Amino acid sequence: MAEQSRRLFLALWPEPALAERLHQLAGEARRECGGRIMRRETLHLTLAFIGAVAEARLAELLAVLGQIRVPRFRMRLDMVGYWAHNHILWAGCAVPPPALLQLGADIRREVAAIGLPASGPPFVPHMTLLRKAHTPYVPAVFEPLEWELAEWALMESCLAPHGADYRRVAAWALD
Ligand code: 3AM
Repeated sequence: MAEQSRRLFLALWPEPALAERLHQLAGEARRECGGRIMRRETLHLTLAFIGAVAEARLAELLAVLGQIRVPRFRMRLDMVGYWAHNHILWAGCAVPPPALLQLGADIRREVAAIGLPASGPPFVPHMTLLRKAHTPYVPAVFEPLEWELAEWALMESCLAPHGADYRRVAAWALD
């Protein structure tokens, strides 16, 4: 019988008020750029995508991730970016805070050390707002959104006909 596995990634999840603001921004952008809007409850910032992890390796993964120590930090979502190669429109920071980059790097180092390396391109912190957007988006008015981070989470992605559903597997407090 095939071994059970789960599709896992690490992420920062905004609280409902911030998710609502981002969702409004995504709605405004979609009127100009088209594409598919992310559902409000699925908006997140991916720290690292691991992919399929055998159930039997979950405890080891939790143990190495639990050793990571990064101070609490805040970030200011102050820009809307667009990647023409994959048509993703995203919100992010012109200058990402060093603690955020450190968290991404620490996670990547720890998961690689146990043979579960992150896949995908190098870490560029972003929150996907639209997929399949046709053009970049320049908001007429854009008040930066402040985000205070207190924890980060291990999430499971469950593919569904309407897009992925995400379930929280574990979370760790920032120091
Ligand atoms: O955070 P974003 O929206 O850029 O596209 C998926 C999403 O990215 C990405 O992981 C995030 C959480 O699902 N993703 C999905 N499959 C992937 C893969 N095989 C992947 N990233 C890298 N490699």
